[in-house]
Amino acid sequence: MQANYNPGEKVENLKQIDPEVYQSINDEILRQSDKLELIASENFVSVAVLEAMGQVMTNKYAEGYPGKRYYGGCVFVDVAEDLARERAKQLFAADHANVQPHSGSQANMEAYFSFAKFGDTIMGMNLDHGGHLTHGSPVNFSGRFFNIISYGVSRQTGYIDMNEVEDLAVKEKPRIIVTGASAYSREIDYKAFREIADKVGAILLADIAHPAGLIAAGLLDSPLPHCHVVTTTTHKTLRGPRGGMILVGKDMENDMGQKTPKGKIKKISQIIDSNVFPGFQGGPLMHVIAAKAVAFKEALEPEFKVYSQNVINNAKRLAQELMERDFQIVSKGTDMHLMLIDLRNKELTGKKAENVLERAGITVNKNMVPFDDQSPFITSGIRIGTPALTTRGMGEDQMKEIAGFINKVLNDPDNETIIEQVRSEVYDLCQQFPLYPALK
Ligand code: DSN
Repeated sequence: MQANYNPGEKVENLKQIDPEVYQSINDEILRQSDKLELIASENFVSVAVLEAMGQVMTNKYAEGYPGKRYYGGCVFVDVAEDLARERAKQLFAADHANVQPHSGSQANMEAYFSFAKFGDTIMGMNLDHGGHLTHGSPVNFSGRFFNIISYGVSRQTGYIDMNEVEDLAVKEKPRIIVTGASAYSREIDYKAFREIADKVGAILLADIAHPAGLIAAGLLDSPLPHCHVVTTTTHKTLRGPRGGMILVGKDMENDMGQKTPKGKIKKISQIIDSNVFPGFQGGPLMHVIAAKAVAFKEALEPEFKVYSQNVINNAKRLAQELMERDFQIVSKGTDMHLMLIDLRNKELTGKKAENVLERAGITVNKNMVPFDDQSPFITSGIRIGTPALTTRGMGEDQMKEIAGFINKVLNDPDNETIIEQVRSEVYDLCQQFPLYPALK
């Protein structure tokens, strides 16, 4: 490459400039298309979303917000960010949206520090019971910077124990109560959480990173009417680019303001915006924000509701088929896109199951299950979800077939002939549902 080159003067070809990276991307396209993607937090974005991510807005610094930037030349990135913000508000019926968080973890950090300071008490769901690292794990900023109180699920039912939530909240008086999870398959009663939050004077934050798309489609209850603040990622059920977002709950703007030293009232949206930038982030990723706008437009289409309903139907069917094959699903089913399989009756660890399924062409992740006796590196369970395969067009018949594959492999995990046979069947199934054919 020349020292002073003019990008775009001639069509530059990644294959020639960097064959190693080119090869890794190509291999990844093949991996995604030839294997069964059952990781609950993953999805396949549209080519329009990919296109919006791979463009020149990556070159632009735009610290600040539309119309109030710290750099010149922001007129066109302002258009993209305004579109993303307006569409997000429409999608979730929110009063305010901040689309700049680089990830769900950053969104949570920025939201927590909008309402709490170091050492304050935050109550969140135990990671082992389905919560997220940022809901208070001791190895995460949340557990290191705050005093964490954790709630979990009932041993008998696998559902969140609302009595425990209430008792803990009354006893510990948290500044923030976090609701939402990464490996919990049941609908959350946001209204009941709000009643508890009000009883103890806490801020209620819903982290909807996992079910965001299903909520946007109107298929699960929305936390927006009940929660002060809602955080999410944009790349799971919402099927957008990898990133985060913070929404302000309905009618919360006026209730929750904070007084500045000069006696002015700062609205909740202003507090959040200033914690995102300049509080925790510098330049926003404008190419990703443009892609978020595209994904939100897609999610506003009626087809997205059909897709989301299929995600849920597929997950329910897969859970049912697995239970019929003697797999123990935590809480005995699912209301959404994911489920957690407790493998203790199979005398198999999550680590081994993840490994052997991967060799058979089925991608899942090992996961702690409630009251697990294994470490997070081994675990007693796996988590599986249907958003990605539903995007490919797979339906309930395929879910039945996939339950059969999982059953065959996990009931005889050291049988190389079975692994090889299932890998070949998985490959054949994948070819019937082509993924990114134009990119290969
Ligand atoms: N790591 C994500 C998940 O897989 O659920 C959550 O951030």
